[in-house]
Amino acid sequence: MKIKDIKVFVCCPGRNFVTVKIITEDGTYGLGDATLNGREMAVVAYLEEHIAPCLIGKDAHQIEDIWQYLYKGAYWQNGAVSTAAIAAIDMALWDIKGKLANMPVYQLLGGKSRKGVTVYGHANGETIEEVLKNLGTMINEGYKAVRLQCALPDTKGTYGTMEGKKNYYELQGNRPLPPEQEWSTTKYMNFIPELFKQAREKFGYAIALCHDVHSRLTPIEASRLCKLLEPYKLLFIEDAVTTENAEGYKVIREHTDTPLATGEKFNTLWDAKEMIQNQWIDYVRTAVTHGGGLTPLKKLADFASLYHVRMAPHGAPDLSPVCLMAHMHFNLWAPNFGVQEFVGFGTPELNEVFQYKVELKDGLLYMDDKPGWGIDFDEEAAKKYPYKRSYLPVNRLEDGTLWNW
Ligand code: CS2
Ligand code: MG
Repeated sequence: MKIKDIKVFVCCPGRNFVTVKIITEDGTYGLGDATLNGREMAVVAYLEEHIAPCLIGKDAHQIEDIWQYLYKGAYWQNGAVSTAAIAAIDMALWDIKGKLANMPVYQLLGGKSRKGVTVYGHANGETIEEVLKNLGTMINEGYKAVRLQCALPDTKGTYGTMEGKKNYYELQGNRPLPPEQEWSTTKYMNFIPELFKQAREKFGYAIALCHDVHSRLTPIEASRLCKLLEPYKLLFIEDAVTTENAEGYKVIREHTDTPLATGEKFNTLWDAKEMIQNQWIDYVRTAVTHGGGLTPLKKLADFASLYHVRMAPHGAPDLSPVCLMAHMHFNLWAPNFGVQEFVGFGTPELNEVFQYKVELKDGLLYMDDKPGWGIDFDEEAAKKYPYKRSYLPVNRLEDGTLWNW
């Protein structure tokens, strides 16, 4: 089944998404997500200039070989831009294979390992009271796991909170330049344990709770935080330190039994290998989009399973619904699936462009059985929402030093 055309769409129904559509000679098409937040157009160029011309006429069924061809064949392996581009091609090819087989993709992986996908939602807020109010609402909605993020008092902007704004563009003041936020490790360390103490006092221990440090601590600071949080029995602490130096996780591991999650920025299995085989982490957060596609992610899952490490794919708002649907299939299959990050059912604009259906019942996400990923993309609707240049915020310490955001 020959590949006839590859189209790349960039649209902004609330935020930017890069979507790939591969069309075969018989008119079957498949979709993939190539969104790399803040660097979208670099991926578009990679796809249009460097990938698409090599694939026209190739057999769409040869998913593994095409993946190897794009990864090894480029000589310049890995990197966020190239793996997002390769991932989108890989996803689109799995979608096509599912459609041609008339089966949902999870069937091609070996079938379902569970009835639904456990998700964790986000309870955010400007104050502890607000976070706890949102947590209460989510517990009533049936969530079994929730991530808590709260604005730090007397701080200009905190990751995971909106400063009372409605959306990312409003947060940026509609300037297409990186907004700047502020960070104080001391204020953070003094504040976060109180958030979890109050959450446990109010809601008990049945609800699984997690938290994203977003790589702002050093290994010894992270160790101290994880120890302070031990009484509150978190599901995991995410990105306690940056991942470039894998041994940072060894330091934390030696000090605490708070479970650790990381990997949303991993691009390959090799990024994760040392942490997994040393059992320094408990959950791998790699998304199909940023990890190079379903083809490498299933290898990552199998490798992680040898070491009791579970999959907890990244599901922030900048991963498109195509990625969410790919995760549904992956998570239904992966024997060592843990939990999926889930940020809700999208806005009217988003759902006008992407047609898909997921349903939350008792904390589990379900979808209908459809061939392929079970998602469609409306090209005409997408034209109504043109690309807007935008960036993630940058972070500075109170003395002005640039810090990890
Ligand atoms: C994150 C994201 O959801 C998460 O865990 O760390 O919010 C991350 O900051 C964005 O996806 C970056 O684009
Ligand atoms: Mg994260």
